[in-house]
Amino acid sequence: MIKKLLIANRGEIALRILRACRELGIKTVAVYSEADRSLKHVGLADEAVCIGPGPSAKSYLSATAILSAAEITGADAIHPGYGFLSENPDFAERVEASGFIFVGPRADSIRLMGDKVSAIRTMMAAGVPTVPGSGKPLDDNAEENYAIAERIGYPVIIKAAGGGGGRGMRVVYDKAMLLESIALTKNEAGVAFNNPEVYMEKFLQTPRHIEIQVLSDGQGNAVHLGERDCSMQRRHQKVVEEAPAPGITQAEREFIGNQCARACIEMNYRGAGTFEFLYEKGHFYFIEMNTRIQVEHPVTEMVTGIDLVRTQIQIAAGMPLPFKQDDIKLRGHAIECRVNAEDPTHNFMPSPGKITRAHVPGGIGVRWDSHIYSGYSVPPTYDSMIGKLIVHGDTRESALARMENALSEMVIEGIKTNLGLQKEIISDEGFRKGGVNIHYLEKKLGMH
Ligand code: MV4
Repeated sequence: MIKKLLIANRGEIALRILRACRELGIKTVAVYSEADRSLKHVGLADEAVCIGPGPSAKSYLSATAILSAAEITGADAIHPGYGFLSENPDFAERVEASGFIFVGPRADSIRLMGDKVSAIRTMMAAGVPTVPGSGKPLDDNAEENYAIAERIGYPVIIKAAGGGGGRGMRVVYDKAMLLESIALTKNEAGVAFNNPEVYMEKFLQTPRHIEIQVLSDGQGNAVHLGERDCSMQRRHQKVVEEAPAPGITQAEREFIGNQCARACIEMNYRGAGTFEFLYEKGHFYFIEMNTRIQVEHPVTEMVTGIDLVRTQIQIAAGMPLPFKQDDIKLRGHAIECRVNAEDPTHNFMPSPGKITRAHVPGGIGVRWDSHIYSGYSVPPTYDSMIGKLIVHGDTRESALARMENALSEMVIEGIKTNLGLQKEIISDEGFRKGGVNIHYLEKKLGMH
């Protein structure tokens, strides 16, 4: 069993992990940078260790600093949260080589999914539907590359094997641009990811972004927990997420969910994971797998009643999954609005500074996952997300009504936030109808 867990993260997810540990009777170690002494979870943790200066490279991205803190405090497990070192296979390897439990997948699973070509090949072999594509890295063979593009059909997209999350991609609309686009993407990928490999896919023009949550114990048991619709995004940053995805039938959910759970068993996956799909004209197409807990995990928790962070920790401690697929029932509808310290009237520039007043909503079906408090200063150093407002209702309509209400109760003063934009989205006619595609928000904001 795990007695003491080090939280290798900051902000709301550090607090989320701390709360899960408290419920499990696990002692907590917070690690924080010099810019983060006043974080809420630092005050609440059993122990806290400063691991370096503000810049992430010297603190939250320093494997050595984090492992030293674990050593000094006698922690037996490390939870990486999301971002930072959460999907770094070398870190996972070092954690285990140093004798600690890594709350996450085995390093080789992280590595396999981190290479997008090997991830896609793994999914094809497991029967998960993928985007029509090259299925392999592109060689420097002009005729072969023309032939692959002809077979797939234009437009195609060139993606870096080491990329993901929207980095290192280029769309090609006709043959004239193909070779140049491959060469440019390869060059950029070599610089950005230290890996020049690229691959080709059919470019889907108006897909939705729908992802499947899984839990797998690495002992032969895996379940899916339904899907989340994350299509409401701007510049690859999700803004609103919901579960279930509007219009997805129970048959579609079961089919794609079962394929994901089966893939987990086939690769002997351990931990929580997310299969990202594009969804267009009634078909799911796998694009990437995330091997971490995600920001938007609460919407899945609200519709399944399952604590994903708690289950991550139990799996890491060696427990078999405490439920079977038949035990997992979806109930009602959940929506999450990400609250960011940014100024939507000035191109979403970060708006750090002191929160002079904060009033947060409550009531039945309302959840506020955040580390902020009145008097807290949002540092300019990190991501601008300061909280997640999550609501649950019996129907999508009741969830929308609760979100509208909750947003209207929320007061955050002293800094700029995107709360006004969130209110606009929740009252937006297209969003209320359900099923918008990934371009909807940028179109609405007049970016094109
Ligand atoms: C695509 C695509 C269209 N066709 N792949 C962007 C993030 C990365 N995870 C994959 N991305 C995309 N891949 C094919 N074959 C469109 C996107 C895309 C996107 C995907 C999900 C959420 C938001 C997006 C915004 C722009 C482009």
